Amino acid sequence: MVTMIEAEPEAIGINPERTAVIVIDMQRDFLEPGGFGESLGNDVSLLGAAVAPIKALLGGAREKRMLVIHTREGHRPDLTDAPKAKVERGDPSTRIGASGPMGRILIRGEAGHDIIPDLYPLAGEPVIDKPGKGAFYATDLYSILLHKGIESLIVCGVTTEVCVHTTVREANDRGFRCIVPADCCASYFPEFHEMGLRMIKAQGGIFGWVSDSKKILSALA
Ligand code: TIU
Repeated sequence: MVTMIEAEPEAIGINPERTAVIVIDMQRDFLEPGGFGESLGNDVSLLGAAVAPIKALLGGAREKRMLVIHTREGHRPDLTDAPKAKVERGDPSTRIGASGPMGRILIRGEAGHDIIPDLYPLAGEPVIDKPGKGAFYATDLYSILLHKGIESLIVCGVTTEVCVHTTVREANDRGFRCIVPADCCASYFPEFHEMGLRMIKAQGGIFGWVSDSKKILSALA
């Protein structure tokens, strides 16, 4: 059954049974004061705007029994999966692996690496631990989507131009339709958020479609 979703550059039809919602990196390290995001000099409060819209969208998706997948960016405690080129940037006291107020920055198992309580995954929802910005790189996301028969993705999370964009580009090249609800994404740089969304929907939807949580929820209802 095809559900039409209002979007730009044009409406897009999805089959909810073959559509997954992917929530990218809604981690304490990115959203809460004292984490990795703030250590990079960012105003983390800008990301908070996406939390309520994502929560509402997840409510509708779970009601429809759609596949919901969460991702977390982070590394092994011994940093064996962290490229030197990624680690050796910026002030050594705030680098990946350094001690922060929520544990070691972007290290799996530390409090700051985990998903914010407001959007915590439900039992049975896959959580993808990814070492890169894109959710497909060095993870089993592609196998999960293939085995579940997924054709379309609704991609939410942070930040719009970094991990959301990289994931949408990776997914687009693998043949998935990507719908990005604008209010379910956020960036430390509002102008990058805006441009990131414009880049997705330009040229006839070169990477995908841009919609919002209310349009998707009303289509699913
Ligand atoms: N710094 C920044 O904008 N983003 C990241 O490092 N990771 C994600 O976007 N998740």
